[in-house]
Amino acid sequence: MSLRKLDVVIVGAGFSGLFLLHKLRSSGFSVAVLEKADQLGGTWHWNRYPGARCDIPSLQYSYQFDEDLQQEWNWSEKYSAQQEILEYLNHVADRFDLKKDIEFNTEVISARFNEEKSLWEIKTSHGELETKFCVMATGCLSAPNTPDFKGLDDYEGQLLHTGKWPQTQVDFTDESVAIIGTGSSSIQSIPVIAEQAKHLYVFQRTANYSIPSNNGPMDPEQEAEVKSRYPEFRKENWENGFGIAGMAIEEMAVEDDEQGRKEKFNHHWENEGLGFLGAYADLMLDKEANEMAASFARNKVKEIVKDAEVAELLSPKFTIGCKRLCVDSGYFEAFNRDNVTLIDLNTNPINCITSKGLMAGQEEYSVDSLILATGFDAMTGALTRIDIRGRKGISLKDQWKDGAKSYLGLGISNFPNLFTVTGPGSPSVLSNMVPSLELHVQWISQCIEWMRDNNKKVIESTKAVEEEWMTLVNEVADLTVYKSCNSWYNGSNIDEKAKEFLPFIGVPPYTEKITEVAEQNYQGFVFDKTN
Ligand code: N01
Repeated sequence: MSLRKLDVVIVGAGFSGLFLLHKLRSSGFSVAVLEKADQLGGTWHWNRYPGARCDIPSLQYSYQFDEDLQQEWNWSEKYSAQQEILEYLNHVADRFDLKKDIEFNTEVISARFNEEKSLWEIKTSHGELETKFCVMATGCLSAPNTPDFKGLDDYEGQLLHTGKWPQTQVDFTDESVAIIGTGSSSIQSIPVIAEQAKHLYVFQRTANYSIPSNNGPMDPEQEAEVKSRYPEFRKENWENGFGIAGMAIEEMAVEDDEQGRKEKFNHHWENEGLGFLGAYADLMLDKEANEMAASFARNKVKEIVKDAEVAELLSPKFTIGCKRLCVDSGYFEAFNRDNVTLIDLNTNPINCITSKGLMAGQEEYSVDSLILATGFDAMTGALTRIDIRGRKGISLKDQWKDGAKSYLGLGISNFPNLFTVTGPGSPSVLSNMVPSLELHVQWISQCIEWMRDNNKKVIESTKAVEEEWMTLVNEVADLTVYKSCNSWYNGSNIDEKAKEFLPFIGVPPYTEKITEVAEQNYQGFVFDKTN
């Protein structure tokens, strides 16, 4: 039986995969999306833990490729909850009739480039197919990290991971619950779980910064104002460093006086969420300025948390923003409840997981549910967990073992006709993800169209251009304070991973660069290489 042949296979039916399907199909290509889950949504399908919501305002965290869509869709809150984002994505899929080309429950096991045929051979949990192009729309935070805790398999209660939460309702009423980790996922879920559970034990290794979301119903006036000039609003946001509104300030914290700083930090604390870091232009560039913001945030923790010892444990010690900043709805307040206990893993490390719960220090905590909020193998994990083999059978995992190299976060040497959406070396997680992935989808689709129109069969990056690009990525990061702590931005949350900074900082120069590369007939990429 002959294999099914397609022009493009897209892996993943999240924000990126859906838009790719729409774009490429509209340009006349035969396309299929392969999706491991039984439904679409990607991140917004898997991360359905209590309290999951977006920390970028809804009016910005949405597609802009279709004016009618962005005018007609109404968000109910300033920051959308997971369920509403999933409803939005389903609406988009129905509106553009996308579901018929998505193959659900189809996990990609391997992708192998056949050099003789210049085709990708894709093996899935449902069979095999061949494709000219393969686009990995697998997301930056979609490979959950499960630490190798001794005895984890022995646990007999309900074991959950925030990054692969069950679709059925999880009810913690009358339960004792333990949660390990205090990143964004945990910080969002703790206030909600604390309301339900009999007791919640929070196991913290590193105290984290979090800014109150001050979430609420969508302000109809603000919505109408944005919608009256949506394209300009999007453009203005895109022109600042992170592609998010409110981050384009020019004043320096070190040049302001104490009163001025206090007022500005207060205003941003109360109104801006992630945009707290946009209070001044030098917060992520200068350690002294950063410490001013950090100390303001630490003082807020001490104002909110009544028990001084707990407040001290919850006060972060590192540079603010160098780990992804969190945005919460009542996180620090939750520690004022009698049914919430904070356990410091630095003084009471987890010795093992037991059948009933976990041993930290000398104490065993018996719990009905154990939640791992331990994050992701970010930016590369979703790619390296698939057996991807390029020229001469080289595996992507091996090629990246000393560090992920990519040209512009779009193409990888030795892996022809394979594109990544928001790959390593692009602004991705240091930007508003939706416009970032739209930019990549537009770029990739135009490139594939250009190849068709110009009779080119194979495109690939080279080692030289990707070395040069990743050096620049790191040089830019060196100008900032981003490398000053352990974070998933630099791989330090996963033991066996190369420690390197992966996102490109700076949306405007990045956008200019990839636009210029395309205008110059994909400068830096090689076409139809013969050996
Ligand atoms: O994961 P994280 P996350 N023993 O990596 C701890 C996005 N997101 O799922 O800091 C004990 O941030 C770890 O401790 P430490 C957002 O970009 C967005 O919370 O390494 N603890 C840390 O506290 C975010 O940044 C939204 O010392 C261990 C925690 O687990 C990203 O996803 C919502 C451990 C992991 O925190 C990831 O967030 C949620 C161990 N062995 C997430 N291993 C939005 O609002 C790890 N930890 C859009």
